[in-house]
Amino acid sequence: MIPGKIAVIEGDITQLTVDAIVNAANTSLLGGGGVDGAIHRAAGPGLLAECRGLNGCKTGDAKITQGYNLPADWVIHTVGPVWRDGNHGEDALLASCYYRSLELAKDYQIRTIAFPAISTGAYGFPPERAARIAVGTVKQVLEGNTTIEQVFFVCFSKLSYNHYRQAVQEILMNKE
Ligand code: AR6
Repeated sequence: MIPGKIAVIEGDITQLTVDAIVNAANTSLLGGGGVDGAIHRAAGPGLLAECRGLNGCKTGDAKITQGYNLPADWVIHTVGPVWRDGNHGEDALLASCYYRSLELAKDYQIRTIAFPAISTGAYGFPPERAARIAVGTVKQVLEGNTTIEQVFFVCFSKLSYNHYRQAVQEILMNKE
């Protein structure tokens, strides 16, 4: 049952003991603000050193590193789209972040993974729309061949939490 594999929680993603946490990075993969800054601070300098060797990452793609001082074993760095007006491929690029992250998770036999609300901070993606894309894309992947047993959507505010709860209701429970 897919609904049991998806959990929405409010909290700080850097604190989670899961196989992998996902970072909302930028194309340089060399750190920044928001959740990216928090992950680099909590992981320590080893993370940045490994990221330097990755040669960046394209928007919509993902790359994996170790978790260093984080409780998580792995960090999957993905680059969300910067929101412009919704007519520049933003939805598909955001969906691709979730797909590519979950593909990497499968390659590394990751069973538990936590996502932040990619692109909804500095990158300005409308958060309710982003939550529906996140939940819909993860649902599709979980319906296929995957190693994933549990996906956490980690929300940094009550408002974000409510957006995800609503998206889960609509998409997984088929309720308006
Ligand atoms: N745990 C969970 N979620 C968090 C945390 C945390 N510790 N901190 C922030 N968030 P953002 P973006 C939420 O701006 O929009 C960076 O500088 C936050 O409230 O981190 O994809 C990168 O280097 C929001 O809901 O990522 C890029 O340059 C969500 O995480 C750029 O920002 C995403 O906000 C990426 O922008």
